[in-house]
Amino acid sequence: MKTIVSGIQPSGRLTLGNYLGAIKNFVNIQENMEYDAFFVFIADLHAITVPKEPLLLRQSVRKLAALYLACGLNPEKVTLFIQSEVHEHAELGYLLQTISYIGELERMTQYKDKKIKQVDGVSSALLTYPVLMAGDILLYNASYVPVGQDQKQHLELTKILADRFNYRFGETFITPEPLITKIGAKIMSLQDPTKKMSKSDPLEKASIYLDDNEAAIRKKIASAITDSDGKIKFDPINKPGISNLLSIMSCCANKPIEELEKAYDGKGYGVFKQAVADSIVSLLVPIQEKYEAILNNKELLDKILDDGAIKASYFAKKNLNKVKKRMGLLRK
Ligand code: ATP
Ligand code: LTN
Repeated sequence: MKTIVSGIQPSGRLTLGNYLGAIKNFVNIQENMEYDAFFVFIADLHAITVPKEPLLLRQSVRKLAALYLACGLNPEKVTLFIQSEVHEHAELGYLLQTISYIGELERMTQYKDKKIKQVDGVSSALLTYPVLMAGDILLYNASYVPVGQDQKQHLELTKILADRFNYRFGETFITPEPLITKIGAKIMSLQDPTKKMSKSDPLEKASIYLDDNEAAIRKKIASAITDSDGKIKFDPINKPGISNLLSIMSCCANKPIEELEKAYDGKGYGVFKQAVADSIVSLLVPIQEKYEAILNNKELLDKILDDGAIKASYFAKKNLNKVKKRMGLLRK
């Protein structure tokens, strides 16, 4: 059985990085890969590892569901659901904590980055976040997990935990592999192209949000940090800003980077930036139109999420029971 699993946190407005690194890949897999089951969820239990206003969280969850659909995920091919509505996620997360070491969690880059940004204390859930994530994946015995580059380390830990569990309790889990796109797996901030574009970046003009209007997109691309040598060349070390814009345009327009380098050779940054903005606008406007319609269709959205939770629970329950038995927990 070949199963694919992934999720995104409803932790704010989604960025072009989330689309190009994750959602676009989900749609690609849905259309072009063979699989038996594909689960895509809204990782709300992950979002609350840092403080979240309940009302805003509830809205973000619905918005992310509508966005998944607007971007082209088809509920007949993909099971879409909300993580907290399948309680087995939290339960397996806890069971896996019993075989995780504090030291290996403290070494996770995302934990170290997020920890220093917390003003009201660091929740213990922020530390155990990767274990919950491992649970999300192992709960469905996934073979593949499509994610952006920044999640690679969490996938490595997932494999370690799967192997450790199998070693201690007998062959139970498949060791999952990440599916990371070649281009677009790490879209950088427009204001600091050495840092990844992130939805929790407080600097608004550092990110293109999927709900940005055309004027905002054009303005942000025009003010994106570049360099002064005037050459349109892919060289992430010496020209991170231009390289980032090339990656963005390559993904949005579905054209190879070399073709863009040739097409804009000698044209100057102004003309190139306009073309980058055009490619983003052409990609996002149709998504935004669909998104509004879906978000306003409350009944349809609820039905899709209800069906998704029922289907995911069926698989989750079966696998969780197997895990508990292996650990000596179930009486019958
Ligand atoms: P936060 O800032 O709240 O941590 P985030 O923007 O990093 O959020 P996540 O919810 O952690 O987004 O990630 C969702 C998916 O998007 C993951 O697969 C992640 O790897 C991918 N992703 C996030 N940022 C980028 C980026 N800049 N480029 C490519 N992929 C990205
Ligand atoms: N940690 C991921 C979101 C996430 C996830 C998962 C991705 C939670 N559980 C399971 C893939 C599989 C992130 O992108 N920040």
